[in-house]
Amino acid sequence: MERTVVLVKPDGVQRGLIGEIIHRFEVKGLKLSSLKMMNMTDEIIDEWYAHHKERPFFPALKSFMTSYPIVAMVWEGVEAASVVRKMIGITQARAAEPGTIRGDFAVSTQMNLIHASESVEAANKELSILFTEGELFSWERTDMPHLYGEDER
Ligand code: FUP
Repeated sequence: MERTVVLVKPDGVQRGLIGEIIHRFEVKGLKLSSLKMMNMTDEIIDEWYAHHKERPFFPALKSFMTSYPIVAMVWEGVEAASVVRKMIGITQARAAEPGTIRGDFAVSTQMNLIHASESVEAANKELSILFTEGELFSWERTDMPHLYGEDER
């Protein structure tokens, strides 16, 4: 099983969308391994978005991401990173497909509600930045036999 990191960004927390976002991943069949509310810091954002550091939008992105608390989660499932990326929709929320989280609830590129790891490698990096081993829970969803065929697990 793969693990992927999801953040409900400050706009999602402020707009009361934490529950809606969790609900979508839960009913999809993913398993929640960790969940916490926290404040992002300048240092975390520098590391998190290191690949965007030279981009013109970076100062505004950093200021936005540190403005209010976020909710950080870890979701687990077969190919969880790509499943979750599909469910959140493209970065430019106005153009995101209806049915995706950004497509259904957001109209902005900066305030696009949610972050999800871009790949398994990115998820591993993000896991190590935000979570300790003790914060990651290992448990069985009892509906597992009804979520995947035996050869898929
Ligand atoms: P995503 O992986 O979809 O979150 O998108 P990116 O990694 O490309 O961008 C990270 C965040 O930077 C976006 F969620 C919002 C912000 N951003 C802007 O504000 N303007 C841009 O033109 C591109 C990204």
